[in-house]
Amino acid sequence: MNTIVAMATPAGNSGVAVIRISGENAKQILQSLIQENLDFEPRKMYLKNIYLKDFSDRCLVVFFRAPFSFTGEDVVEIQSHGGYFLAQKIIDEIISNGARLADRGEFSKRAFINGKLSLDQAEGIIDLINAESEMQAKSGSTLMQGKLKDMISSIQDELTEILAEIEAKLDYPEYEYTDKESSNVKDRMFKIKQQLNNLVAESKNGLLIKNGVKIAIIGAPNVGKSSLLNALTKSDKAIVTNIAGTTRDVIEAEYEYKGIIFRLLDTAGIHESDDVVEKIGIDRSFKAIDDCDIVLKISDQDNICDIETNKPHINVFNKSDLLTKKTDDKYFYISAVTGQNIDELKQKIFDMTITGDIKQNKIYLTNTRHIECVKNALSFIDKAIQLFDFTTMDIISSEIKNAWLALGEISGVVSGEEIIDKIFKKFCLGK
Ligand SMILES: Nc1nc2c(ncn2[C@@H]2O[C@H](COP(=O)(O)OP(=O)(O)OP(=O)(O)O)[C@@H](O)[C@H]2O)c(=O)[nH]1
Ligand SMILES: [Mg+2]
Repeated sequence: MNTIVAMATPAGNSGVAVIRISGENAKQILQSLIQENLDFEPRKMYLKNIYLKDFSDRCLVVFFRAPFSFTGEDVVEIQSHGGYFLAQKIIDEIISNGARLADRGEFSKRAFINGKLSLDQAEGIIDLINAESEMQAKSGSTLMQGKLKDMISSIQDELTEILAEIEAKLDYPEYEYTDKESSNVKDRMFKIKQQLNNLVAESKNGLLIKNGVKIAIIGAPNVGKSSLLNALTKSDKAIVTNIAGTTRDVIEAEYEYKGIIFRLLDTAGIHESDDVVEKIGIDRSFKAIDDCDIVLKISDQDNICDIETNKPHINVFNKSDLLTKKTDDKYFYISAVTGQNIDELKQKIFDMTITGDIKQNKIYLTNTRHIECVKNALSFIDKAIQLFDFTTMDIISSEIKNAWLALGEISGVVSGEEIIDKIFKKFCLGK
């Protein structure tokens, strides 16, 4: 495979920039940059001058010998001084020595092709790079470390054993299963079904960890929806005035609570309106309700929110600082201005959206591709269990094989070229 090069750090001025080269000419290219025929000791940093046409830079360079590198190929990393112009000059020099610019995610794709990473581990790296919250980083790191892959492989191993047992009997068509043997195989398949079912059921939490919890704040004009967005995010992102109809478009802002990202949608006050612009805003308020995981229905002493929704919701009563008594148990009383009960509201939203314990080291499916693979495997296992007493073992065996293959797509042992390309395109350059 040809030798590729890219910046591994973002373009711009910085103390240090990291440039990566991978492929069989990596070392030779480095030798020509430093104008020295040095036989680099792997994994050792060297301080060297890199010569460009009219000037040079003093850089730290390191060589990793295949297969002991991220990509599994010969890799060189150059730490030059930061700066877009300088790093670009070094890359140009590397290209003129025979390398080509890497595509997005090409280093990781090579790592996958060379067996250094499974697909789900690579996806974990993307999640870790893109993480905005503690839980997102943790779940990315769990994937990257191969914990999902290990768990899925142990389910595949169990399927292989069941298959081996069935196949052994297939060689002797006259062999009849005793009741005990058949219930044992069925039990084992049932346990796998339960395991996969749990994974799918808990993926709801996984997706909330990955995508964040979407909250729509709705109510009549002037009840304090934008003030609440500002109070929850400790910001002044939304404009607040005492003029009804201040917010016209959906305003988005987010906060982190207990490691989870909560994404707020502050909306235009819902009421009868003839104003063309306001009507569009109100349509968007209803769309925000459709898009969200939970709705905050905001009321105040002048306007009770009675908008119907089948989404989980909290009846929030704002401006409680203006009330003398709070009587109705139906409402969660807050004050966006004094901050009263704002932290308690965060806890209530958390309790209503994140079900069960979010355990720190638990493996959740956070990726819709993985969830689809597990669902597919589940449907094959289900079929095998249902048909077990009514059909021939070769049919059961083929359902189990299909389940095995569906699970194999998670780690990429059996993934098609198209899926692989799609995954690595999500990477940044130089990764
Ligand atoms: N006393 C008191 N006033 C509040 C509270 N929350 C908001 N207000 C006031 O209520 C008025 C309206 O607040 P906004 O946050 O703009 O209300 P809104 O629901 O976003 O209004 P629209 O965007 O017009 O739909 C402002 O004058 C706020 O200062 C509160 O908890 N207590
Ligand atoms: Mg507003």
